[in-house]
Amino acid sequence: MLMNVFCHNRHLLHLPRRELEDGEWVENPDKPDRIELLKQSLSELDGIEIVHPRDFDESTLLLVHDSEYLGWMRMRCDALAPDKEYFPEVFGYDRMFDTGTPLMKNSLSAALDSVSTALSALEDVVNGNRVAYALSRPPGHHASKGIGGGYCYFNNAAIAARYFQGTTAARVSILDLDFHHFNGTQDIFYDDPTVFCVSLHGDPKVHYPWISGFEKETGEGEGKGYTMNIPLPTGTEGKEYKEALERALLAIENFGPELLIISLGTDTHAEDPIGAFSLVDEDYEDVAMLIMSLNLETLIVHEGGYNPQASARAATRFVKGVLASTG
Ligand code: Q9C
Ligand code: ZN
Repeated sequence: MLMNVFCHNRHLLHLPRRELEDGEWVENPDKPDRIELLKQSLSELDGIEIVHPRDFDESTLLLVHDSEYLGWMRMRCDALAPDKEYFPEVFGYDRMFDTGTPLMKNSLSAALDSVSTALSALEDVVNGNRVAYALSRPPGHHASKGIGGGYCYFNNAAIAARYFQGTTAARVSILDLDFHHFNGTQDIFYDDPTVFCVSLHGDPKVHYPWISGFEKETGEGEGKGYTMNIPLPTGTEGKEYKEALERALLAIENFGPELLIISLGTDTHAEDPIGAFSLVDEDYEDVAMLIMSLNLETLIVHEGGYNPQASARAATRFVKGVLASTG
């Protein structure tokens, strides 16, 4: 079959330079190559078409985010000289929860482009293609309604879920495979029984974002039971990972969503400099085939993955698994 991969050229303009980690300035790992190498590698596959996203209106951000957050971003971005980086530092006043997510003059428009990438891919699925892949950058899953962080400004996957529901009032499931817990996505849907959210991630006792991702977090109010967290130990390999994935997939199957959104982070790869799992290239093909066996309409939204070469290999194997299962 054919699958469309959506990628924006303007992501090249999103150039965070550094982040503050443990009091030291280090190079910011959210580099354009993360997506460029991946796009290059995917474009060489038979059956893959690279498609330029269309632009969506800024108002789509309000499906998830509050207008104060948007206003704060605009105020901060507009005030910056073209090459300046602003590091939000006052928790509760500024609206970032860490020091890895700088603002630059074009951050708001770059993050909106990333949302448009996810929404264009969603549209492709709604229009009848079973699977589409959004190479969104900057990533989204750490961003909540009124706060960003972890290189994320707007929650691409969450906005796609709400956009889909806006037109069809449907049940959606979000399966997050990034190494890090999806604290933003979880927070957005925590009391919502219409969006079943599941994540496999590094144990938050040891790994970023530390504040969430424990098994006991299962939702609240009407959303009780509609969040599922599967923290896994440092060094987790393919076999254990796929066993955990099968548990997640069983739960998704029971929920019976009309759309599945995969937040695909490739920072689970053994060669990733940030994540601490030990998946190898071929595991991603197996993972994709397991997911595809659910037979759901599926939107894939890219999240993390910080070794561009390893990430490109992982995502390419994932897509091979998708193509193999859809015949
Ligand atoms: N010493 C995503 O993968 N830095 N964000 C952690 C731990 C932040 C990752 C530093 C990692 C954020 C989308
Ligand atoms: Zn991550």
